[in-house]
Amino acid sequence: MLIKSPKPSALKENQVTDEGIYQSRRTLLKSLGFIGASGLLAQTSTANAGLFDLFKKNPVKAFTVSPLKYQQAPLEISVTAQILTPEAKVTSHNNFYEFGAQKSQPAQLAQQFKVKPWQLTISGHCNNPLTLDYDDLFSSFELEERIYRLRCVEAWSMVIPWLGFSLTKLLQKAQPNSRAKYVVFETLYDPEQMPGQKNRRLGGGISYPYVEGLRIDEAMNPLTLMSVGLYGKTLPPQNGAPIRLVVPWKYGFKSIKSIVAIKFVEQQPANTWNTLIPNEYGFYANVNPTVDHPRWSQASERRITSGGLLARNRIKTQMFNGYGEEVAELYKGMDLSKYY
Ligand SMILES: Nc1nc2c(c(=O)[nH]1)N[C@H]1C(S)=C(S)[C@@H](COP(=O)(O)O)O[C@H]1N2
Ligand SMILES: [Mo]
Repeated sequence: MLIKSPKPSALKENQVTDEGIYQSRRTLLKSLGFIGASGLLAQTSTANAGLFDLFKKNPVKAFTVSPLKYQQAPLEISVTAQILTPEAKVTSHNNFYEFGAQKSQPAQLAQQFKVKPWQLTISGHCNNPLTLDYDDLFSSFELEERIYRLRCVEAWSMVIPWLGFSLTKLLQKAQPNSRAKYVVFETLYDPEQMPGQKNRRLGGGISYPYVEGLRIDEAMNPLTLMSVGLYGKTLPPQNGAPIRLVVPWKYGFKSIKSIVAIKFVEQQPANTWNTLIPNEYGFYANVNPTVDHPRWSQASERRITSGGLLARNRIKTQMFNGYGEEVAELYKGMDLSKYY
């Protein structure tokens, strides 16, 4: 009998969580209308009254071993046996320089961030420019849960259950024309709400608004996600509420947060980190263990788990963050050390 095996990059929910939790979570998601149709998300702000209390009651096991077995060498982790990063870590260890350049600052300084009303405009070289308001973000497209690895260029990583829809569905609605070669994304500019935009030091020296870009075929790849939630709730402000991009095969800085504008353009656009330090951060930013950052190795990464000091969490970095089967084709014939 021929058994179709899933693509190695696909993280199935029953492979990242314990089977019992997975089943009861599925039932819960189904009863709330999540699976099969887009349901309303539990609001993050209502003190943890979300779907994923289950995860809190049944925390996923940390990656720990006995001290004797502890070793520094990076582990080869099977991509099908990965562990979700605990929600508390996902929402407290952030990069969102608009709210401060230290990992703990966004969770503290973004709590009053207003996401409603919100407007996301899609414009540029397309036949049907459009604007989505806050409610449209959650109701225009069927929401799916996608469990993706997120690999920051700083050599740490997480595994996160996102909620969202493929960017391509939104782009198709706008009907890009033949001049649309790249897609530009822009974060909200609001120094009154975002202290890092007001204070250059707090904001890490970046010129705001934060901008990012993708080639049109990268943007149209089905893996490219517009996320409106994580762990079954709307996004917390520190993770990019109300809507952010998630490009799982690229370094985390491509996954721009709190997006207000998407534009189809002809020329390769500037992106924030490339503008700031061009020899360290490129436009493509594909995860690549063979191309080091000028100041550190990219061959391995620290997987953020709930583990303590002995957590055996240094793992080898995978080409395209393990999503090569879906995306390697996009870069055929390109010198990836030149287009880093
Ligand atoms: N607007 C904006 N988007 C951003 C950033 C930022 O500073 N500003 N940081 C990026 C970086 S470097 C990473 S690793 C991810 C982190 O996402 P997370 O905090 O949800 O894990 O967001 C990316 N998106
Ligand atoms: Mo990052």
